[in-house]
Parts: sequence; structure tokens; C-alpha cells
Amino acid sequence: FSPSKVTVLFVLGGPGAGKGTQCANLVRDYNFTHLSAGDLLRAEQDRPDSEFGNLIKEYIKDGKIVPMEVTVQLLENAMMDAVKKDKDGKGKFLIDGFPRKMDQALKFEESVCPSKFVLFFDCPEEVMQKRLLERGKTSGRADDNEESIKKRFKVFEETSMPVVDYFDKQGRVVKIVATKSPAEVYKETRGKLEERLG
Ligand code: UP5
Ligand code: MG
Repeated sequence: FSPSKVTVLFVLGGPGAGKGTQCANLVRDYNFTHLSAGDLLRAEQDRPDSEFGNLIKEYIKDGKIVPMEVTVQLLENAMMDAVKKDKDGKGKFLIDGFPRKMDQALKFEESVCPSKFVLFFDCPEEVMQKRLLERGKTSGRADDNEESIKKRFKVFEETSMPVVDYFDKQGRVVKIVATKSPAEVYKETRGKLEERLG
């Protein structure tokens, strides 16, 4: 696909900040294609003849970041599929939970497509932890337990926040307070998105 015809927004925020929840709202009201890197990795992990199944499983349980080649390829494939379905070869993408490490950010913007800006959902750990433990009662996610959550927070702070700071220094971060109710967070998201998209 041609990067000049495609719009990419990165959606970042800590584990449980509400990225997936708000992306679902945006898909409903604007015609974005939502690609969650975590969802793509979990689907790849479950694909019977995947060569990366075990690796992904171990990384996710420990909250570690899967080697970027795997994730970038999954994202690029999903983007190509979506663009193919559009008669004008266009696509509007929310790339959720990616990039969460500097090497991924540089690689993706260089070899796939630069992002227009980043939606960053800002939420304190206590709030995120409460949400994730609650979701863990029913989610079946291998990383929604106290031990994995602790590791996810550490990786977010040490490895992913520098990515947010990198984009912020370039004036490419739209920051949203993610502590309020989902409806209130969405209201702020819509307002800031429309302001920024013009
Ligand atoms: N909830 C949401 N908003 C709320 C609100 N405003 N008020 C009250 N409750 C709210 O929400 C989480 C929970 O909170 C839900 O129960 C929701 O109802 C409630 P959700 O919208 O799912 O939050 P989200 O930010 O999407 O949380 P998620 O758990 O998906 O975040 P992570 O970033 O941890 O997970 P992800 O799937 O992106 O990644 C998982 C793992 O995959 C990573 O740890 C890593 O190991 C691996 N990975 C990579 O290796 N590379 C990548 O590039 C990406 C992922
Ligand atoms: Mg998510």
C-alpha cells in the first residue's frame, strides 16, 4: 500500500488505561480500522501452525515485548488486508498498544508508515491495576494476574514511556486523562481528535 494514502494513529497508554475500550468507540463513530498489536499477537499465538506460538506465550505472560520483527509483520499484513478491501487503496488505522519500544517506533515509521500523531491515555497505576484485576476474573488473559501486571507496569514505565516522550518532543502526542468514566474519557477523546484532525 502507499503510505501517502493511509492514515495511521498510534494509541498508547499503560496496561488497562482503556486503549481497546476507546478504540471500539472510535471505530463505531469514525471509519477507523482497529489493529491491536496485543490482539494480533494473541491470535498468532493460537494459530496452530505458527512458528512463534510458544515465544509469544512466554513473552506475554512476563509482560515482555515480543521481538519487533514478529509484531511489525503482523501489523503490516493486517494493514495490507484492510487496504486491499478499499477500492481507493485508502485506510484509516488505529494502531493500539504499539509501538511500545523505541526500536519498533523507528522501524515502523521508516519501513511501514509514519503516524499522524499519538493518542496517549494517561492513567495512574493504581487505577489500571484495579481495572485489570477486575477484568482478570473473567478475561482468561494469561497476563491479567497480580504478578504479570507488576511486570507489565515495569516494562511500560521503563521501555514504553520513552516512546511517548519521544513523540511528545516532536509535538505529536495528544494526551487524554483516562481516569474518568469510559463515556467521559470518550468525550475528551472525540474533542481532541477532531481538533487535531481539523
Ligand atoms: N475500563 C476501560 N476504560 C475504563 C474506564 N474509563 N473506567 C473504568 N473501567 C474502564 O480496558 C481494561 C479494563 O478496564 C476493561 O475491563 C475495561 O472494561 C475497563 P481496556 O480498554 O482493555 O484497556 P487497554 O489499555 O486496552 O488494556 P490492555 O490490557 O489491552 O493493555 P496492554 O497494553 O497491557 O495489552 P496489549 O494487549 O496491548 O499487550 C499485551 C502484551 O502483548 C504486552 O504486555 C506484551 O507482552 C505484548 N505486546 C508486544 O510484545 N508487543 C506489542 O507491540 C504489543 C503487545
Ligand atoms: Mg487492549
